Amino acid sequence: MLQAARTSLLVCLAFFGVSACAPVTAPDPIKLSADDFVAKLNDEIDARGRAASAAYWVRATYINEDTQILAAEASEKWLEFHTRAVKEASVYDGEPMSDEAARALKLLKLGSSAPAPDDATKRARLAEISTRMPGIYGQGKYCPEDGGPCQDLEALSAVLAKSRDYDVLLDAWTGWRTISPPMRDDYAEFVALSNEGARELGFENLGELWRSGYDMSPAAFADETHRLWNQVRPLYDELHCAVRVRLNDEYGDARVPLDGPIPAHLLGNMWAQEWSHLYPLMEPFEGVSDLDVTGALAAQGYTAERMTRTAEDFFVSLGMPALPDPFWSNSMLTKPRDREVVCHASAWSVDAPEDVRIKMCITPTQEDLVTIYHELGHIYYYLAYADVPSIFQEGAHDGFHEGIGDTVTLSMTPSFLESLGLVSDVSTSEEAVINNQMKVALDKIAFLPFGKLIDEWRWKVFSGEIAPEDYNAGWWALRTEYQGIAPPVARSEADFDPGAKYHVPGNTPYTRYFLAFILQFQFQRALCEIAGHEGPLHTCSLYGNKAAGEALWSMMQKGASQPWQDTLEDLTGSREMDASAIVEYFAPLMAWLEEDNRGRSCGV
Ligand code: X8Z
Ligand code: ZN
Repeated sequence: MLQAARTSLLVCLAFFGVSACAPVTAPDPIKLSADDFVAKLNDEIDARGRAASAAYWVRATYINEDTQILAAEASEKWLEFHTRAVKEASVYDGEPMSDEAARALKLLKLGSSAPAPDDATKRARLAEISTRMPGIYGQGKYCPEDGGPCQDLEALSAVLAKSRDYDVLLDAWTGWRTISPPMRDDYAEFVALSNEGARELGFENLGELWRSGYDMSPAAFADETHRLWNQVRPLYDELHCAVRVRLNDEYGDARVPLDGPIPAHLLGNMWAQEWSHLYPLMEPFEGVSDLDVTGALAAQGYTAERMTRTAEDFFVSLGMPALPDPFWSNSMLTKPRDREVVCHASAWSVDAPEDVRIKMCITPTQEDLVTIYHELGHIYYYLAYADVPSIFQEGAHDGFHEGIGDTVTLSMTPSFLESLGLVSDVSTSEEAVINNQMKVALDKIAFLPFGKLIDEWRWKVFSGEIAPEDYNAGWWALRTEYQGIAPPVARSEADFDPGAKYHVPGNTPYTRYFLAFILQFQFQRALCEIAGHEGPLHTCSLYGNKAAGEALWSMMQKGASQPWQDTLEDLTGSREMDASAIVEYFAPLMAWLEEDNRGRSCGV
């Protein structure tokens, strides 16, 4: 339907030295059909997205005052475009249009994780703050008061991973948290501005906007996350109980009381989010199978590129394409020595299907190898959906995007790792199974409450239930409630501990990871069935299985072009996210843990 309205406009003609001005009637910009509007929008997203990515990439890989200006400007432009596009799209409200156009316009509204108010000054301020905070995080260093050398997150994380000295751990843990108080005021202002932007789009606050991205009402989505958490909670409770006992053995009753929360700095990770560095302490059957992949990577001199090629090989074995050449020339795989960067791993679609990149500070550790698989999961998603309209170039929902590479890592069974030469003496004994499951659970199960609580905190911050003067107290209340951990020293509102976790200054919604940690087992169960795997779920490796690869690829090809429930159903036969697969996967360990914990009083 083409409509050309007419408006009056003054036209001046210069002709033979005589100039004359006369009012004329000229056609208004033509109102496009909704489908044509969406087509134009897709083109604009493509063109503008490429330019924005260029600025953000340079910012993240070269932090200084110049890139602060350039990236903030790019962000401002993008925010302006987004606000304008949503406004223009609103003329189609209530009009009949194709399902595809309706979905595209809905996604457009949800397309920014921090929309700006429609006010140039406020928009510029939001862009400036959103650019500055991850920069502060990326450059963050702990400089001890005794004049010792400053340490970055990588160095401090290595201490958390390796040391068993309570005070050394405490120093690294509190040290990293000195980087975030300077962000506190910025964050409060960020919340106010982005909430205002969300309200202008018709949402109650930014949290409601985030919860609206799941093809169900925001309230139903919050209920879904609680339902899933209740499904997996018994696994976490058993693991927490067993870990607390071992830490009590190691550090004593005064430091790790058996009836209280675990001090947050003893779990092998800066945020106590994944605990596999505690494996040597937790190994159920001593010396049964050697699962030290990190040792093997270092001993064999694995470089960042070789690790990345190892991960690529898995995806190729499933029948997916090799990574395009620009991936290798444009990615940042190691930490540059001469400039500040954001080391937190990320995957970028700058101009898919050619220009896709990852940005990481890879070291030869199992943790980084697993993260490379995770990032390549994003990259293969970008490649798979490169042909759908730009606005649908997203995961079915964001948890799908986070879950692809992780699904692949579930195939890194001891026998698969043995085939790579990264572990040896692999046994299939029951004891070896329990040992390996313990190692996997220390990451995959330990993570679940953490994955849930980060946005629980932000949802409350965005709604005003947690006010700026309670940011830190609200954070630790949730950390204790969900994870059963506590800060090792008193914290106050002079601290800003949420800011010491990348996704808060980076404003990356986090429920996606909680969902991914559950979905990946659901995906794995479906893919193993397609692959004709027989035997327990935890023994399934999909390496080389083209049928599974094809199923995964066609799921990814859909992008966000249909509700995620349809996409999930295509792969798994179910329209619901379901934690029964993770429960099934860990059944052997769960039985062992229940036995191990018998007679203990668990919980905090
Ligand atoms: O941030 C990430 C990825 C990039 S999307 C490295 N992850 C979460 C985190 O590090 O906190 C992956 C697991 C959880
Ligand atoms: Zn990710």
